[in-house]
Amino acid sequence: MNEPANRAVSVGPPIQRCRFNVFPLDLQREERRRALLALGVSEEGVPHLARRMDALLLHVQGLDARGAAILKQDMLSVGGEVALPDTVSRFVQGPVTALLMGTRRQYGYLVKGLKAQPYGLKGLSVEIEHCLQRMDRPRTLVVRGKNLLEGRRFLIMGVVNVTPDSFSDGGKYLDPAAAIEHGKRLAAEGAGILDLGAESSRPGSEPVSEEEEKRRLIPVLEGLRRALPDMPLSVDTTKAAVAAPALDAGADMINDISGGAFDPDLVPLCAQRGAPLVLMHSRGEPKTMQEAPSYDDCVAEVVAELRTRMEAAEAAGLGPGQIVVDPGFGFAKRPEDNLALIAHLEALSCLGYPILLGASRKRTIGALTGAPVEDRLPGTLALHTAALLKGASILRVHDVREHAQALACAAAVV
Ligand code: HH2
Repeated sequence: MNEPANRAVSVGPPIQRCRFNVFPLDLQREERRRALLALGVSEEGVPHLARRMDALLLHVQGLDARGAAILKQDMLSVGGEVALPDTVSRFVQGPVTALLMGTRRQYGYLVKGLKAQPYGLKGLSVEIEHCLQRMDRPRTLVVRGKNLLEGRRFLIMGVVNVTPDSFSDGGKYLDPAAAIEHGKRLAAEGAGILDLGAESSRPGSEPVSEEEEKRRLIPVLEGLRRALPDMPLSVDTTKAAVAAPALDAGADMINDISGGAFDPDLVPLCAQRGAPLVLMHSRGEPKTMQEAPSYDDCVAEVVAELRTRMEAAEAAGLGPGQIVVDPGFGFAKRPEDNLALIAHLEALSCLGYPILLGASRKRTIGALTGAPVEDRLPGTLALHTAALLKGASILRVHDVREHAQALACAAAVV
């Protein structure tokens, strides 16, 4: 994909790629815990029983065919199961993808046994342990010493676009006073974070210079900081040269649609300033990203690529409370890819960080329903509700009031 000369694109520091791609495909733990409590099992008894009942599917890519056959034997011996392609029983060599089925307890026995096995299975045991540990880690996003997700099932991130060309509200809030009023309204309607963007990333958009981005952004940021001293403010930028003055002007966190790929200085800047960072998945540039997006297995590839970005952020010093992951709905993806990512959003839980999703008013809703951009609120609410039920903690939205009601009801169900 061609990169415009004025955007510094980097792949970041060299990263030790993991050999296996392990992620969960099914999360029913909460339902099981609730069923046990409803049955009258004591609070102390629930974790013990839930662990035994907690059937979990793990998707594992990168197995050697011989290793896959051993893995199946080991998993059967602890009472679990492994689904393998027929090629393994026909002794066809080559990389194998498997589906593992077992309870937490069975996975516990499996990883112990795998440590003594050949064909890379020792490494797989470490990957499975990491995946299970990260799934269980509490989700946190810490701003000024406070975990914004504490005691909450979801957080609404309200969008304030200070741009002439954003796909749904371009030009509406280019005047700083209008943008500040809009931000105040979103806060009053129930936003838990405001996300300020001064460069559109819609498909086909042209990049803007650092100077222009700062010229649009900083007055609005300063105005909102004064008007709403306690409101967490995020800045949607890919550039360290914009993020640094934004953090000086009162921004609390950075939202990077390139996941740290466009500017090698952005992740280290956030680490140095202790600013939380949203790592979003995308491929290529907004200008060209929708020309021919293509995946063999979108969910698996997005998990693996986000993991690479996450490992780079961790290597730079960011960690729990400071990283949020986002599959990048509408970024270098076809409608079917976007839908698969919501359907299997729980796969991202292996990364161990809160999941953000932003489907608000996007093209996939138009592709599904024929609705024009100004009439996509019902579709947005449906997709964000589905995302919440699949494990998203933060929803990035234009219409806060409607989401506050819809998501409160959806969250009450779970
Ligand atoms: N989507 C947009 C912009 N920033 N950031 C994250 N983390 N996730 C998203 O899905 C996301 C994002 C695009 O929406 P919008 O800001 O309304 O449009 P534009 O980029 O045209 O300003």
